[in-house]
Amino acid sequence: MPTFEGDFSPPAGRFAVVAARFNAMVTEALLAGCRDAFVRHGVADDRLDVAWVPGSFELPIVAQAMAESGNYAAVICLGCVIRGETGHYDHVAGQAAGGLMSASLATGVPVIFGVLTTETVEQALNRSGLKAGNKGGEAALAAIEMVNLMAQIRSEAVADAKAGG
Ligand code: INI
Repeated sequence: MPTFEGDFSPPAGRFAVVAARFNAMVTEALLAGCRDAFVRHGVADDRLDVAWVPGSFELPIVAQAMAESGNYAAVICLGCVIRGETGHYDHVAGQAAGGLMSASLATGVPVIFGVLTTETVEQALNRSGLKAGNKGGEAALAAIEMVNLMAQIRSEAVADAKAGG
């Protein structure tokens, strides 16, 4: 039974990171965690391009533009939406998630959802480098796994087609 699974070996190519400035103290920590995880998995800093957007609501349009450029193996999106701070939490968080999924499906490029959606500032801080890890680092690992998985699936499909299968 053929089984496909992405590993964490260093993938080829460049990576785009789109980060939201809203709740910058948290998103800067997510970016630091993301860069650190990439470097420790063999993707040097000079293979990362970073774009800043005002808030998480703006992540999808820039993620899609970067994915469409053909320059990137994956696009990692970092943001932080805190329910306590906004009545439009559901709109911002929901539209960011839906928009990023659309961008990924429309382009065929993995777009990674590294957006914290929390009830409180404390939860956000805990997930950006304190007690509960760093979601930016997890997003980098998800990107590497997805790039390696998609490469496997695409090369397998080509092999099948050549074999007439
Ligand atoms: N953007 C965030 O990334 N996180 C938030 O918690 C947030 N709040 O609280 O409103 C937020 N709002 C800004 C939004 O993403 C857009 O930048 C803004 O509405 C302009 O389109």
